[in-house]
Amino acid sequence: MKLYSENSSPFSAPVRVAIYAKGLNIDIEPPPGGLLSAKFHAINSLGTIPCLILESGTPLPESAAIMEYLEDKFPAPPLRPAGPEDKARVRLLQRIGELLIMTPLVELSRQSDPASGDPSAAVWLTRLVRGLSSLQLYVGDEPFATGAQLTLADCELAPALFMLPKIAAAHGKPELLQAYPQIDRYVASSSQHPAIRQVLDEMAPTWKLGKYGARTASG
Ligand SMILES: N[C@@H](CCC(=O)N[C@@H](CS)C(=O)NCC(=O)O)C(=O)O
Repeated sequence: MKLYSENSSPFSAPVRVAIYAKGLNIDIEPPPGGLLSAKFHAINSLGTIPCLILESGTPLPESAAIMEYLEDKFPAPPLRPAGPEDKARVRLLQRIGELLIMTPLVELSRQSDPASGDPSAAVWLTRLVRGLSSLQLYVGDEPFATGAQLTLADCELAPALFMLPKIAAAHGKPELLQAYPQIDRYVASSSQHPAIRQVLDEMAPTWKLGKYGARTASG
């Protein structure tokens, strides 16, 4: 099995956290020919990373689908709790992480000149604030988003929140995370997990991020 991924790819980061947390023997490589190449599009018609190549050779794109597959295929150690309500909570926080935090951040980071007043920035910032306001109500005092154990929710949330301070600062909101003390505390506690730490260390150079997403001297 092989995962096409890049260290700079925000949507690939959650999948790599899950792979490292489960200790899976999956080769991780950049997309052949490069992300936008015809060669890679011939393998994955969506043209996106992450893309898992199954043992059968079938490509499986979309980070959420890949994480569900890995959880079903390699259930130990579990990254999904047992009961239906706990499972639903994890899935909800995954959705908030992907749709209301990661996606707005990626869209905001794509704006080459945040000072240009592009109206779509306001839309993405509003969505981001909605995601953070909701997440703040769910994260408690435990190390991970839904309790004492790492779950798929943390795989999704931790890389996004790592990127947040720098992207928010570029859009005039340097203290955005501090407005959500529970989330700020969660960022610090969840990043102690070795699998999360490994992925944040992989992301840091390309995003020019320091510890917990602080700006580096060159960032
Ligand atoms: N919803 C997708 C988003 C994947 C995505 O947009 N990945 C970026 C890299 S982080 C990409 O492949 N961009 C290239 C493109 O959209 O052509 C997922 O969760 O896997």
